[in-house]
Amino acid sequence: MKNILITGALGQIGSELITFLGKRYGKEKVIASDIKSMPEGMINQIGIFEYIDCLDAQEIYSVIKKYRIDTIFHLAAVLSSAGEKNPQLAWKVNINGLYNVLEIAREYKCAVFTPSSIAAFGPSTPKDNTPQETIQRPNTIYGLTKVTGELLCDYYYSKYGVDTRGVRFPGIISYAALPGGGTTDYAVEIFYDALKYKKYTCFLDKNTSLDMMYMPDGLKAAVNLMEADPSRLKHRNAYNVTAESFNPGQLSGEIKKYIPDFEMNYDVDPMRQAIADSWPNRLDDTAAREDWGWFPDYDLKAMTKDMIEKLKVKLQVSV
Ligand code: AKB
Repeated sequence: MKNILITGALGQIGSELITFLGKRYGKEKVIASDIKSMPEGMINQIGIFEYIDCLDAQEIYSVIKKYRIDTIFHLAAVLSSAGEKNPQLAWKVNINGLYNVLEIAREYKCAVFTPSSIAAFGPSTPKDNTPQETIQRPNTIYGLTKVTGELLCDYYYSKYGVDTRGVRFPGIISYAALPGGGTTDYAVEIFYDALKYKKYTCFLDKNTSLDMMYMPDGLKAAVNLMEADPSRLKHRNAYNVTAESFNPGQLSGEIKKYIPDFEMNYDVDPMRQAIADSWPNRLDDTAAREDWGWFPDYDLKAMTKDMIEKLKVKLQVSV
C-alpha cells in the first residue's frame, strides 16, 4: 500500500481509518473522499480530501490518476435500515458504486478492500457459530447488495486478478463519529444517551443477540487483511470476523456498572427488529484467525470501559 484512497471517508469507519492509515503509511499517502464536504473540525486529521461521488466513474478516475492510487478502501455505502427505506438508492450506491471502483481497479491495478457484513446472511443461515461458508439468502436489500458485492469482488479477483479482499463486519461501536442508518446503531446511541440523560429507549428487543466489534478491532481487521500475505488467503470476499456477541439487555447491564442509575427502556421498531432477527447471533471466524492471524482485543467489558472513558471526555460529562 503506497497511495491509498478511502471512499465514504466521512462515515463512521472512514473517519477513523483516515487517522489509522495516516499514522501507519504517512498522512500525505492517504486520500480521503466523500460526497459530503469535510467538516472544519477534521482539517488537521485529514491530509488530502477530494470530493468523489462513487456513482460518477470519472470522479474516481481522476483522483486515482492524480495521486497514483494503488489501494482503495471502498466504504461508501447505504446501510441496512436506511436501505429498507430506499431500496433503489441502496442498490444504486452499493452495487453501481462498487462496480465503478472495481472497473477502475482492474484498469489501474489497484487492490480493493470492500466491507461485507453480517447482513450477507439471512433467516435460513445457521444462527450460532455461523460458518465461513454457508447459506446466504438475506431478505434485506442491504444484505442482497452485500452478497452481490462479495460475488462481484470474487469475480474480479478470479477473472482479472484484481486483489480484492473483504471482511463481514458486525455492528461497529465507536465514539468518534456516529453510525448512520444501521440496525446495530443502538449499541452506539446507548452510550451517548446513558452519559447525557442516564436513560435510553432501545429500538431492538432486550434479547436480540448480534455480533459486535469495537472500532480499534474493526480498523485492525481491515488493515491486517490488506497487509496479509496473499498466498495465505483461502478466501477473498469475505472473511467472517467477530469480537463480541451481546444483546441490548447485556449491554445495558454492563453500562450500569459505570452509571448505576442508568435506565433502559424498550420501544421495539418492527422494521429494524425484523432485520436483526434475520441476522446471525454469532459468527465463526476461525478462517480469518487461521489464514491471516485475526484476533480481537476488545470484548464487551473492555469495550464498554473504553467507550465510557472516551465519551466522557468528548461530551464533557462526569458520571
Ligand atoms: C448495519 O446495521 O446495517 C451495519 C451492518 C451490521 O452492516 N452496522
